[in-house]
Amino acid sequence: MKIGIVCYPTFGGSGVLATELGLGLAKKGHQIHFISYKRPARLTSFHKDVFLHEVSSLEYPLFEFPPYASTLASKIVDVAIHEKLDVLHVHYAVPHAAVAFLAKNILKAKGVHLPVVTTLHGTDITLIGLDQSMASVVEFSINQSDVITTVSESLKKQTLESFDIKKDISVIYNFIDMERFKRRTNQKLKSDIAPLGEHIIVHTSNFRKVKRVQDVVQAFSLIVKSVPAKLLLIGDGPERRNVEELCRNLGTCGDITFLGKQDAVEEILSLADLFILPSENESFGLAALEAMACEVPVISTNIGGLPEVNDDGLTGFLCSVGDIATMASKAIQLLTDSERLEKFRANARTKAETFSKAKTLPQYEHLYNLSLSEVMA
Ligand code: GMT
Repeated sequence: MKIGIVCYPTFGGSGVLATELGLGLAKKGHQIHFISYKRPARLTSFHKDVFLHEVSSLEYPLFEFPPYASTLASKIVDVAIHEKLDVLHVHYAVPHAAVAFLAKNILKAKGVHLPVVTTLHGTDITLIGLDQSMASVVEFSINQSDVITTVSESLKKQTLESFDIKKDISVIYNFIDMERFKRRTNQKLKSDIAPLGEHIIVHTSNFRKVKRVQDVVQAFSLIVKSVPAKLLLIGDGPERRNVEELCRNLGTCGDITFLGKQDAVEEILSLADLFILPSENESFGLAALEAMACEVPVISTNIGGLPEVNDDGLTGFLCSVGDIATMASKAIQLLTDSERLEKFRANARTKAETFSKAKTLPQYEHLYNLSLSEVMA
């Protein structure tokens, strides 16, 4: 099948998921055409059946905002015609579902059918899409998609509660490459980071407000009072400066390392004893799944799709949003009980296996086929 994939190129979960999906499908013999405004962060290896079509930014003194939706729609039309796409899969509804609707109708006028699959990822529904400035466009364009998917049951529920959706929504969970994300011991690196055998705690995110990275630092400052530990923060984003300032104020800078954006996340996760994800909103929590696949138990909040990923008392612990004291005490409990920690690590890997790439790709292929047959009908 020739599949067009529209995604954001950033380190955000939707772009990561879309890229891994495309690469996985290419390995299965499909031809993948990524359409994005930059090379997606995870698109680092060459594959003969993977192509990237960059959407250019059109600048003109009249425009306060570059017309991204129009240039993207034109690019989709161009790629669909010249590469003879069978199906278009757009990730993140804003504005991709609306742009797909526009492109589909331009193509229709030219006698070309292009079924559209829309995957809703999270903030496109729970935050941005809900904003009154765009809710009606989001609702309309989701309904115009031939197939709609969400990345968790929780996001499906929230979508149905927030919008009047007239079509079925299929839940296809985020997935993970269990071969890539597996624990690889690197004793040298571990002792470089934790020379006195301190525990290593990791957090990964795009440092947006919704991730509450400050809570990681606050919880860490309580943890180090009882347990020698180091904190590695992976990622970058708008809140980083504030988080750095908090470390300085708490006097914990010596034990915290800001690693910035990283490609080989699995190498760092392989060093970790614990992962903390204190988000106030999380439709799934792909970062938690990546940690779990590397045998790292997770302390997360109990919101959104996180309880579908992190089993409380088995693979980690679920805490209320902002409950830093409980996050810290659960972390201390686990880090000071090596037998329990070992069990949680094994459980985390076992749970991650239920979200394997091998199980998930056929679910998308099935929906692509379904969208094709609906168009044919
Ligand atoms: O985490 C983010 O803010 C990025 C966002 C995105 O769409 O790029 O991530 C969302 O999609 C991920 C992949 O499906 C999910 O694992 C994340 O839970 C979800 N983030 C939120 O709901 C906040």
